[in-house]
Amino acid sequence: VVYVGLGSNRGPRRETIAAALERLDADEDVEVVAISTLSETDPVGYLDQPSFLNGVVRLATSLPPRPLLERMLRIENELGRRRGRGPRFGPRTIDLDLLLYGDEVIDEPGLVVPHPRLHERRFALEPLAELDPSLEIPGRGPVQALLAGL
Ligand code: PH2
Ligand code: MG
Ligand code: MG
Repeated sequence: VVYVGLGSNRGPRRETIAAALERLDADEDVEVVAISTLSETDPVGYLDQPSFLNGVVRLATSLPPRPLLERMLRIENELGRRRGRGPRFGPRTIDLDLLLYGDEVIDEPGLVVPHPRLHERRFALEPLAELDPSLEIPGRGPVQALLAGL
């Protein structure tokens, strides 16, 4: 069971997120199984930017984490995401973050799972809890306890 975070705060946010999900699901090795509510959220980290639309999806996939991440980055690219411009944590047309890959803990260059800031971000924890209220974040604890502690 894999969870991917969805975010957009530039351009047609809802349409771009929908296009990203279509592309993920169109991949023969990936199936979109469940989609959370998409919510309007205040920017975190870099404040001087428009509000975000955020949610998460649950995927079923036969791909190992690294190839999955590569396909996610390709979809970001195809949908107009340009990395390396503008501030870190700044505005983006689409952000696909690999939040959880089963109960795996991975710490490699460019690939950290669970996502390194997941446990402190309400905009990711809330939609995760919506899809699975009893979810455990490996190394961090129950999603509900993390939310309660924010
Ligand atoms: N993503 C960021 C930085 N700040 N704030 C919100 N509300 N939602 C995001 O998805 C987000 C953010 C970097 O990825
Ligand atoms: Mg992100
Ligand atoms: Mg990202």
